[in-house]
Amino acid sequence: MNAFRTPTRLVRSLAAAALLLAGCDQGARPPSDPYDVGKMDLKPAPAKLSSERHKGVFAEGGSLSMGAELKRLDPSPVKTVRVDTMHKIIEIAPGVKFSAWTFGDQVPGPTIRVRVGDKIKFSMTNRSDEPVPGVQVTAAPMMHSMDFHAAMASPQDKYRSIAPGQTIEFEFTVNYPGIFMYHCGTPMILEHIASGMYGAVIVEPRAGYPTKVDREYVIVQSEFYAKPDPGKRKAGGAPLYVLDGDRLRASQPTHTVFNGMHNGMVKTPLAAKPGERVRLHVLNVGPSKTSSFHVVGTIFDRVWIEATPTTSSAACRQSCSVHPTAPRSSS
Ligand SMILES: [Cu+2]
Repeated sequence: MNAFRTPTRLVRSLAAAALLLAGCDQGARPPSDPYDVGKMDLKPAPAKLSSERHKGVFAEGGSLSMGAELKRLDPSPVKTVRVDTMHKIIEIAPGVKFSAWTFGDQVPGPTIRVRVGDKIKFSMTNRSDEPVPGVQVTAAPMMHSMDFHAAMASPQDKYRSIAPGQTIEFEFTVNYPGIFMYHCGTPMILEHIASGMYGAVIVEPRAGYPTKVDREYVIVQSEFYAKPDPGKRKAGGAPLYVLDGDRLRASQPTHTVFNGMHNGMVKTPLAAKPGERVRLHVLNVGPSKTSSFHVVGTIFDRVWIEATPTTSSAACRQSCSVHPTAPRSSS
């Protein structure tokens, strides 16, 4: 599973699609409906803002996976998650050192794995003003925020922008299964996403998945729009690349990547032995291009729209076929 082709077909996971799927089932579910809105937590407590700064590592929590290999579900019903924002230089392709804005000091940010009904207790410090050891060139400190597509919460409260040195804390219960993007929602949002501020939340169905697997991986597709720094600055002796705003607005990426690195999976394949069952959790965060994810040389035995088996219900079939805008997950 180490060869992927350029995306051409629509495979997007956005809140609009999730809302569409959530809405089209109204009135059609049986009384035992696990997604009964009457039993959902729709009024999480207000967010707290402080000037207490996190120190040390940039991401912490038993539900976090930092790379493609996905950890098993943490059984605790409350997931404490800390993800701080930081500016750093990342390598998006061999020799291309890009000035990035990050969640958890990496691009993509850490993957959060939870189950329907779990509570996420989230906190984040904007640490974009901290110097990076050994690096002289990073972007200037700026406002950042966190927008979870997996949440049902007031954006004005939870997703507000915080200044360098500030910490925001909030909690919410995950009500629907699927794979959801998270991203910085500070204007210009497109610029913050294209600079690296995104990641995935995987929400398992309340009853788990219907199949058992030997391995699980998360794959986040995204785009970079890079140009050599007009000021000719260097990063570690190599030319520094910065965001190309013209290409970004024209939707002309210079690099379309999986898990943050051009051809990264050719260099570091996702391992599996013959006969093993592998579940891939696939999310396209764009910000602008579509995806036609597949594995060369084989066929998935199961593909779940919106990354959950429940979205294949008869009530949603028409909408799902008209709006095939989901990420795909195989089990
Ligand atoms: Cu941001």
